[in-house]
Parts: sequence; C-alpha cells; structure tokens
Amino acid sequence: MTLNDQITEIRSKFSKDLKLAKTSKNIEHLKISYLGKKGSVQSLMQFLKDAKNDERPILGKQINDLKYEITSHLENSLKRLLLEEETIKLKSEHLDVTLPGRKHHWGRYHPVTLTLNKILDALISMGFAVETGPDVDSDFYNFEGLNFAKDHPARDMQDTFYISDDLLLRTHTSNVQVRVMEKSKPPIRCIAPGKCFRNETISSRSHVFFHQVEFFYIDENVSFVDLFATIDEFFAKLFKKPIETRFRPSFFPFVEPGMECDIKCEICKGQGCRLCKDSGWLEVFGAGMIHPNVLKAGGIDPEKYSGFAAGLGVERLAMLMYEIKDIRLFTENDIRFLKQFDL
Ligand code: FA5
Repeated sequence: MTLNDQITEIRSKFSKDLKLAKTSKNIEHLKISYLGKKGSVQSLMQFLKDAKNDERPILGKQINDLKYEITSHLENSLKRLLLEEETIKLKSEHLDVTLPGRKHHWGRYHPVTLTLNKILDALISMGFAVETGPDVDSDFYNFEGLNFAKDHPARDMQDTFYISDDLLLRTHTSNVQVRVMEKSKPPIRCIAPGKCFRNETISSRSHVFFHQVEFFYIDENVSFVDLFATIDEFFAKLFKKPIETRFRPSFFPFVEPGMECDIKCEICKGQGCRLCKDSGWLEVFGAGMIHPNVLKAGGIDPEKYSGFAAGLGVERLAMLMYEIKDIRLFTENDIRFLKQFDL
C-alpha cells in the first residue's frame, strides 16, 4: 500500500472516530491512538526510512500535513466538548444565593431542669451544698434508716417499685439523709436533687416518675423556727413575688413533728380547678424536725444535735411557676410544649 493510500485510509477512519467521540475523554484517547508514539500517524514514518532521498521531503510534508489536520480537528472538538461539559456541570451545581437560609433550631432547657436550677440557685445562695444519692437504692437508706420498720404501715404511703427484697427505685430523695450524716459532722446544710419513682396512678398532678429536692440542716439548737424562716426565705428567692403558703400537720416516720406545705394554686388563683382538686391549694413539699432515730442511724448524737428536713416536688413547683395544668406534659416530649420555655 502506498503512503497516499494509507493517508486516505487513516483520514477516513479518523473522520468516523471523531464523529463517535462524545466526551473530552474520548478525544484524549483519539489523540493517543492517532498521534501518540505508537499511533497510526507515527507508523507512517516507516515510509520515510525506505524512501529515496529526493522523495523524502515530499512524503514528510504529506505526513506532517495529516498530523496538522488531525491535531486541529482534535483541538477544536476538545474545546467544544470541554465547554459543553462545563455548562452541564454548572447547571447541575446551580446555587441560588437568593434563597432564604435554613433556620438553626437552638436546644432549650426542659422546664423541669429550669425549675430545678432555680431551686438549687436559691438554696445554694442560702448556704446549702449539693449532694447526690443513687436512683436504685437499698431498703435501708430509703426506708429502714429513716425510721420505717420493715412492717411499718407508712411504707404503703409510697408505692414502691422493688427490684429485689432489698433493692428498690428510690421513692424520695430523703434516701440521701442518712448517707450524708454517715460521712459528715454537723453543721450540715445539704440539698439533694434527684429522680423519684412511685407505683402510683398517673393523673394531672401525680406521676410514676418525678423529681424532688431534699434539703436539711443539722446543728446544735436547730428548731422549727429555723425551718419556717428557711422556707419563707426560699420562696421569696424562688418566686421573687409574695406567695401564699399553707402548712398542715402531717406524718412522716422520719420527722417529728411533721407537716406538709401547700401553695395557692396559680392556675385557678385559689378558685379551684382540676390540678388542685378544686381545693385552691397545691401540695408542694413535706417537712419537719428530723426524728432522733434517723440522727442515730446516721451516727449523729440526738442529745447534742437537732435538725430539720424538707422534700419538695420539682414538677409541682414548675407547674405553679409556668402555669402548667398537667404533669404528663413534662414527659410527653411534645416539641410545641417544650419550645415555650426560656431561661
Ligand atoms: C416525701 O417524699 C418526703 N420524703 C418529704 C419529706 C422530706 C418530708 C423531709 C419530711 C422531711 P411526699 O410523699 O409528700 O413526701 O412528697 C413530697 C413532694 O413530692 C410532694 O409534696 C409533691 O410535691 C411531690 N410528689 C410526691 N409524689 C408525687 C408524684 N407521684 N408525682 C409528682 N410529685 C409528687
């Protein structure tokens, strides 16, 4: 086959291949297969080796012309395809900078946490220090050390979730009292916040899971007067406005005497509603002078020391502070409810 025949064949094959090339990558492959070291145009150099001296410049020019022709076709196609590819890419990555941004949703404190923090701030500012106790505790710390004998009927006041004969979910934060007494010497000013569990019927004011804050003070000559003064000061700090309270004598085996404290229902302003069981008052805590048997169980001499203790329900206070009508709302995790509370 002559050089001319070969050139014609390469040209027509190249023209077909070029038509089939649809991407810049295809063009790169064509460049290699036609103009590369082992490409079809390069293979024509064989003709120059075997040609006579006077024919060589003519044949060389023919090969160079073909090379130039193929190169310029490839360059034009490459430019066109690169432009097309860039346009497609830009379209697919289209960014509308005028669109409004996505809103970030900030987390908030749960209303029970907000209330708990306010209670702790008030009591800490009055000289109390925070201690904690376990949610799963022994019968001793939850009951026996607190003067509830094994068969004491007062155990029925707090329906208990038992894990075994001796282990239970604590029914109140009073389980911290004897623990703290065992490891500290009076004067003791302690606050114990935490979760409590009772096997009770759930209603708008009571739940099986709730929070309490226990606070107690033990020293020489602590009296009922100290308890009342502390409660007054505490409410003034917590509500930052006058609050109507009511005290009723009550029985708890671990205090003597004992009482319960009610606050005027903020929801119905004392008129009576579902939350306060139409009484106009909501029970928020129990309190009293620590029973000598409890001081003894904690290793403190009741002849020398006395103390008061109180345990308040955090959800009940939160309901009054934020005018929430149903305790179940705290655990339903409804974002519309939770979004309403701010520091
Ligand atoms: C006690 O738990 C005592 N440990 C309180 C105490 C401490 C008395 C120290 C004396 C000395 P009581 O069962 O009344 O007492 O509960 C205290 C408060 O916890 C109640 O006033 C109420 O506010 C809250 N509470 C009790 N049960 C529930 C419940 N099921 N759901 C929501 N809050 C509750």
